[in-house]
Amino acid sequence: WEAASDLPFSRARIGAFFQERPVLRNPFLEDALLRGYLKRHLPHEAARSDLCAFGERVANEVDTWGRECEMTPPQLIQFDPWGQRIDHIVTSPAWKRMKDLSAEEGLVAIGYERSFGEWSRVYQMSKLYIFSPSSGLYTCPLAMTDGAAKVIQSIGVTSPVDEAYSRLTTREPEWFWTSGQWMTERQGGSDVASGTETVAVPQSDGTYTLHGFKWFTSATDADMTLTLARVLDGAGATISGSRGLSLFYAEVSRDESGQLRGIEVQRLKDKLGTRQMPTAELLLDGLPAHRLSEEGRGVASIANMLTITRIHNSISAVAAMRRVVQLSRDYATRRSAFGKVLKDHPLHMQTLARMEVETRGAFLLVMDVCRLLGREESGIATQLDTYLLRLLTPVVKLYTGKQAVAVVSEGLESFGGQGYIEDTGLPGLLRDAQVLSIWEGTTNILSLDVLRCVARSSGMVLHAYFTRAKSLLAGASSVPSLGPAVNAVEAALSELHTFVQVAAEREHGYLELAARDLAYSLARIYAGALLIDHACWKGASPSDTYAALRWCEQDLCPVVNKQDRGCYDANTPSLDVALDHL
Ligand code: UCC
Ligand code: FAD
Repeated sequence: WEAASDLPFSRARIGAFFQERPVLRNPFLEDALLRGYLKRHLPHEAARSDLCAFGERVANEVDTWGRECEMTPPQLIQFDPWGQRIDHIVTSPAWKRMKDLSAEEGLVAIGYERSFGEWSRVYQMSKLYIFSPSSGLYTCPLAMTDGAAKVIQSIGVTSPVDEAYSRLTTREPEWFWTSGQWMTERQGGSDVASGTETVAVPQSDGTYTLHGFKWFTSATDADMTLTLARVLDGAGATISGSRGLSLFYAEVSRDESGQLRGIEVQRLKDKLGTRQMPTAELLLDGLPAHRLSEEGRGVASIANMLTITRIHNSISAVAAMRRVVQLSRDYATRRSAFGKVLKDHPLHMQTLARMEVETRGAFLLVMDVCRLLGREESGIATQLDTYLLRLLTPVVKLYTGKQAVAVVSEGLESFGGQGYIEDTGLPGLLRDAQVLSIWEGTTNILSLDVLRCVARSSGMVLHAYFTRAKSLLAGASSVPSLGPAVNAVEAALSELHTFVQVAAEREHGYLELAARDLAYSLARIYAGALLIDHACWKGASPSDTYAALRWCEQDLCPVVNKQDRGCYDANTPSLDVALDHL
């Protein structure tokens, strides 16, 4: 050796090898399915070039802000140095930049401008899909903002919410407002009807003051909120249950002394993920508010918000999956093991391919719901579309929420130990995915929602489902290579059809036990049909066919297989309870 510096490990005793990091490229250009889907359904150059430019901005600029939001989580300053309450939620500069960016890019506005008619929601959600994993969770306030705008639009854009509507849907950063959605109280987030204790005290001018405690309020730096409360009657009584709940609009404002009007921020939640965003417990202590719904119609009136936020949730879920697949694929070209790069290890690439197939199925599911929403909002939805939108919204939210955790977790493993290291930014993807199945309705609550909407429509939503799923298979007869996938979906549809006919005669307890598996079956079969339909499109690629075939190899109809094994029989609840007994 000529010099000490030539010796291996001489420089810093850490070796000369440094692994290249995975690189985030333009998420629009990198996404073959997104581009194919839009080419097929929204072939407007203006939309394409906007998404492409935004993708460039996300990769080169916004992603860094997202990391900043994670590194600089919000803080609560409750008191000033002199002991006065101030309740300031201090957010990072990057979080504030996300707000301006969201307005400028029209991330809510696009849904209301409707420049692309019935495809405007698909366009808006495509943009959010590109944005979401780099947004530092700013997609959370945007979801609620979009949901609030939708509620106001459905109730009527009149005083006192006309200005709010204009602010929620503007592209002007200085005018832009975000909204909260305060539904959850200590006693229950799922069972809102029993859990809501907040009361609304009527004022002489027709307004109300709200008094109660909201246990989870996300993105609490919002400018306004929609919330639920029970109107106090002249005798000081309220009506219990769902029929006692009304919907209220409240602005989050400060008085002349700088104190929040009618709100005390009790504390910020210490969370597993979503740390970029403040989630607070709030004491409502005389919050001025306006009633937006008829008395007792609170849940039904906020349901429009739930539809929108659940669709946003599903977009974030599939976006997280897509992001981890993109990074994993990139890393597989940079990392070597056993003498070759990971992409040359077939087993590794099989793992990534399975993640890709999951992501594709999820993507088409969510986009189909966005398509239906767009049709409804453009006034061209058929009765079948309306039924489908109602049925598929909870199905897609619950299914993609679970998929996101599984796919992102698998994705982290594809980076080996680095996937577990905080400052790679990768663990945050998993922590943030975990919430997607909890908020906006847990998996079980949404499964029960599916049962309820089937029952309330006297089965018409299922009729719409079967009709549409079958129509998606119509073009496949001319594509023989799709045969096994088509056979699998047809067989699953037929099994499911028999199941729902028989199950309709069974007692409620039976259906309740089957609810989650039923929802999964609805999701898997429908995604299979969508993948087949997409693969039949004349612009489709061989990968589209391959993805459809792979998707349809799984158990498409778990509810029937579990039924056959007696999983919903009358004795199972007691056996489930007894499982941990000695
Ligand atoms: O978690 C939250 C915010 C998190 C941050 C935002 C993230 C967004 C994504 C961001 C991605 C990064 S806010 C809290 C969310 N909370 C929930 O989702 C509550 C979960 N629980 C349920 O969904 C329950 O099923 C309830 C609360 C809706 C059940 O209440 P009720 O009163 O027992 O329900 P009913 O009796 O079934 O429904 C009352 C009325 C009925 O209308 P009418 O009276 O006309 O028959 C229902 O048809 O409400 C109607 N309704 C619906 N309509 C109930 N659910 C729906 C629905 N999903 N769609 C349409
Ligand atoms: P519970 O209702 O107590 O549920 C506990 C478990 O029981 C769940 O697994 C559930 O599926 C199951 N379960 C309940 N009932 C049934 C049943 N009938 N059959 C079968 N299983 C059942 N809420 C807001 O209103 N606004 C917000 O901004 C907001 N932000 C949030 C942010 C974060 C980070 C988190 C984690 C939550 C947030 N939430 C918010 C609250 C969230 O919506 C609720 O936590 C959620 O709806 C569940 O309610 P819960 O916590 O009361 O759980």
